[in-house]
Amino acid sequence: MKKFNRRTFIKAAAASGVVGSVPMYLSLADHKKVASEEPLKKVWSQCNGCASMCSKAVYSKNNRLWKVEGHPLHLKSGGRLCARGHGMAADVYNTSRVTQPMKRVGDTFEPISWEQAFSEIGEKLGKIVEEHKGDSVLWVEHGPRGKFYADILLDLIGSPNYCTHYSTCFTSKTNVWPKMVGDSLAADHENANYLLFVGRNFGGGIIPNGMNKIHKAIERGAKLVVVDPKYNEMAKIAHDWVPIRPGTDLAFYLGLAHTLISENLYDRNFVNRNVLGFSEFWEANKTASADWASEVTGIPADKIREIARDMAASAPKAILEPGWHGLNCHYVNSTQTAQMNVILNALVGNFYKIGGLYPGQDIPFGSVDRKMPPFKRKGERADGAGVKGKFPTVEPGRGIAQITPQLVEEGLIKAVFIYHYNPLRTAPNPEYQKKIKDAELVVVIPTDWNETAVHTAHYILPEDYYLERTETPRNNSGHLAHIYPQISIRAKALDPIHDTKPLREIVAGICEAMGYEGYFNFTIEDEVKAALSTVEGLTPERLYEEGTIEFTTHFMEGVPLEFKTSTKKINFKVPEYEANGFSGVPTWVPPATWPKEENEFRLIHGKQPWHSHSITANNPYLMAITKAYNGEWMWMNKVRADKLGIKNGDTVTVQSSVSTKQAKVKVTELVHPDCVWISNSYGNFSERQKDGYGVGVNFNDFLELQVEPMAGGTNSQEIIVKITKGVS
Ligand SMILES: Nc1nc2c(c(=O)[nH]1)N[C@H]1C(S)=C(S)[C@@H](COP(=O)(O)OP(=O)(O)OC[C@H]3O[C@@H](n4cnc5c(=O)[nH]c(N)nc54)[C@H](O)[C@@H]3O)O[C@H]1N2
Ligand SMILES: Nc1nc2c(c(=O)[nH]1)N[C@H]1C(S)=C(S)[C@@H](COP(=O)(O)OP(=O)(O)OC[C@H]3O[C@@H](n4cnc5c(=O)[nH]c(N)nc54)[C@H](O)[C@@H]3O)O[C@H]1N2
Ligand code: SF4
Ligand SMILES: [Mo]
Repeated sequence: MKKFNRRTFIKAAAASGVVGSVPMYLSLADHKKVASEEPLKKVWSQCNGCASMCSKAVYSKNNRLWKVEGHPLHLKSGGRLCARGHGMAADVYNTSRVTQPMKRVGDTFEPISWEQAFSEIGEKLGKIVEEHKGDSVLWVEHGPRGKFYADILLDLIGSPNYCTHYSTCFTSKTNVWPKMVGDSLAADHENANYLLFVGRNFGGGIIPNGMNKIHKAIERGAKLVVVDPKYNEMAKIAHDWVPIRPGTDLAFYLGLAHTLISENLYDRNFVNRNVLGFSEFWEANKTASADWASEVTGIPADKIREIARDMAASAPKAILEPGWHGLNCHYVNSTQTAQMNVILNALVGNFYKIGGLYPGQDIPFGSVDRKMPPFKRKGERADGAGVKGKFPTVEPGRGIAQITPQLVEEGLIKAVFIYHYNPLRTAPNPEYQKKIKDAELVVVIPTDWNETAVHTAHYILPEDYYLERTETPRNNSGHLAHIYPQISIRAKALDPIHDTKPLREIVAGICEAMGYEGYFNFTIEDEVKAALSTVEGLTPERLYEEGTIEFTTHFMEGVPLEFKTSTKKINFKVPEYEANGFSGVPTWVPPATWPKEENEFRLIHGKQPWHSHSITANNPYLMAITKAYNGEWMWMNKVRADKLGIKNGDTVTVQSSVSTKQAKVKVTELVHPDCVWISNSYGNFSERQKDGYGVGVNFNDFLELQVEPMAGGTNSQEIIVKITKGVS
């Protein structure tokens, strides 16, 4: 295994962007006492507010949280934590935390001891495995943070059913890149000269240091173009905001490719040397000109040609940002759209280039020495991911989380473990998701009383809050290209204040109650030590002290001789798709739904800078921002609103095939007339979360359960709503 050397050590004292977080339950007298008498303790943790996992200094006094600060070296934060990073820290004291194990009794819960929880769950699970085999058990989580422990349980009982949230997030992108390029590449925004952002918003779906890098590029003279039906936060700093008819990005991309190819502006050398399927792609899309794309997208043909020509002129330092949630699970054409993202970047020849795209630089970690589960044959995946005749091209490592209630209904799944994941709020059609409760055993492992715990759990096993636990080190790569590998650690900053446990102990308790002894004979410290055994000269103590460490690079510009795909080339035509009855090359596929009537709109959504998914909706500080800015209002184009007699601040009734709800409207010119836009963090319905309860609506309330067949996505914007003024 490769050995790596430490590169830099920056003292935390250099950190900036500090906002204090004050524990919520301290009286002023207590607060003063703590402040004056206790020494300040500092521990490096990692934020849990989103996937960026920014490295975070946590200061405490007398085991009370005092303040948090960003780590100046961390790739994603660059020293600054966002509003969520500060607000979320204080949730350690939130009254909506589950404070000890709970067992369902009718519609409510009663507290039980950990011993009772483990022994009852172990016994029930043992019976289920005996009667229905291990493959009737499903573990679903945000992922993949719990995978290491979950795999031990699943291996022991013989289940292949490990599932992540990806099908609700960006599964088209993760499906396409390994098959087309054999790698997942990130954009080097800071060094690019042309930045095209389509359905991706660094100012809303935040990576704090991402905006920083874009600003640097713009100051250097780079051009930024934002294509989005909504005037998003990034559009404010862009040279051009190009509103597009939602769901038609695939046509826009085909029009760009047509211009690059028909005007001979693409990187012929790169394509000839590295690409398979170029001529099939061109044959299939010869008529998809900029004029044609203009008809479909509503973007003037000259603008489409201008963007293609500008990209070519800046190549290879021209980037179509590879994207994240924005376009990668929204429509029935999301996978073709993701394919086109690869093709456009390849056509401008920016792969493995500074100022273009290149892979994350990761440090390989070691693994703890442990007793391995004996080999047990596993059945077929219940969700059909990777299974012939079902969803053969969907990645089995990620699965199709949204169909969990269907698998329970069909009797394929008898026991469900839900870790760090809230499908009742973040997956389609919550009323249908509630059927998860009908399984023989449902164990929810959250930190708080989220909708999934309240409405489906038979047992709730609360995990320690993230500030209360140590975890193994992680690489910081992904989404932002950076040639120097970085690792960070989350160390325990506070002693647990409730009767909660780390996930390792929870899974160990269940396994041991089933009679599986000795599979968890290691501590978290053993795991940290083992992880770092591949990193020369780096001790756990050093990592705990520094929080984040950067290494020397092994990155060299230049295209690999062989790509890690099935053909060893970049595949414009994907053999895996073709072999399973799909088109190998992307061609135009319209969205499955269109608004037609005067009062019909496509319901689209996006991130808001101060909220994450469902996780922050009960945070009093972040909800105060919502209140101040009417953050939960639904954006509607003024021309459409005028026709329907709707004014700013009016309440409207929103109806889809799934539900009917009320929302308040923001009337604006800054959103495309075909759609209405909402932020995605509202509509919480857990009565035990008083700050989030009943504020606004959520796109999942209106979304039918669907599975995009190539990558398994939820088609989360194939929603047409009818909107009428007032309450009806
Ligand atoms: N409504 C809605 N749906 C969405 C989205 C959205 O923004 N809003 N976004 C989509 C996208 S992009 C994504 S990535 C997914 C995300 O989907 P989820 O992973 O379900 O979303 P979160 O709200 O981040 O977290 C889910 C739950 O994890 C629990 N939790 C928080 N911290 C911890 C912890 O430390 N330990 C444990 N055990 N549990 C914890 C909380 O109870 C929280 O309710 O949702 C997708 N669907
Ligand atoms: N504040 C905040 N930041 C986050 C998160 C969070 O929950 N909150 N979550 C993290 C996670 S898990 C993710 S996946 C990322 C997501 O990061 P992004 O993918 O950037 O987030 P979104 O806001 O979902 O989508 C981006 C843009 O797509 C636009 N859009 C919607 N429909 C269409 C369309 O049909 N065509 C085009 N061209 N654009 C469209 C939306 O208006 C939005 O401005 O954010 C990460 N960072
Ligand atoms: S971007 Fe914000 S919420 Fe996400 S990890 Fe960083 S500080 Fe936390
Ligand atoms: Mo996501």
